[in-house]
Amino acid sequence: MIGLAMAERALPPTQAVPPPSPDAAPGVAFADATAASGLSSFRHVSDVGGSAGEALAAAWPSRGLAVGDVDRDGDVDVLLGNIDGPPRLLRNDGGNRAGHWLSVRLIGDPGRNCPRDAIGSVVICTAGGLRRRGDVASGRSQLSQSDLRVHFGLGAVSRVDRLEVRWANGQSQSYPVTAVDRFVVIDQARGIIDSRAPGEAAPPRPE
Ligand SMILES: [Ca+2]
Repeated sequence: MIGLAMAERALPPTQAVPPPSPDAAPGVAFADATAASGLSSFRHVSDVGGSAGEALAAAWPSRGLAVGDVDRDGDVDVLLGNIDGPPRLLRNDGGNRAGHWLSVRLIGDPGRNCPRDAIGSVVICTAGGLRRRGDVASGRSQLSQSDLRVHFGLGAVSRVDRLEVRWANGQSQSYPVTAVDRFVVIDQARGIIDSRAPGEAAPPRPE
């Protein structure tokens, strides 16, 4: 209650705006707290020349959001769950050409008290003088499950200096990554078991 009261005092005079959906209950209005939230520089995509495409310029009554590379081309796509309507997939075309990247999937070892989906694990990617952190987590948005793979955008950096996994059971280990723009699969029990570029066929299974 204390936190709520403080938040109310911090807000500027509210501005009623129309509800975003014609199906909303009569009299529903929302407070515009954009400036109070420090988002005064936040702009609608239509303000930047529509480079993101028409989809993001449309208004939808969306609640759930899941992100993941659904077409396995190296960039992160977005799936929106809408009220009273079908979900919308915003496929990221060209994002994989904007810079280098690395996708990491973890497989935990239940024998070491780590869940097989590795939820709770953390991946630390050091490249180009920066440390990037990615968490394997579930439930990032309402009724939605995002990709459990950890995606690192590397920009112009084409080499990973260190890739460390802090497994959910508390163990930490580093793994050698010799190339970027790839999907890497790390098994806690066996190490790196797959490293593949988009479209690259899986190696044949041993007889
Ligand atoms: Ca993609």
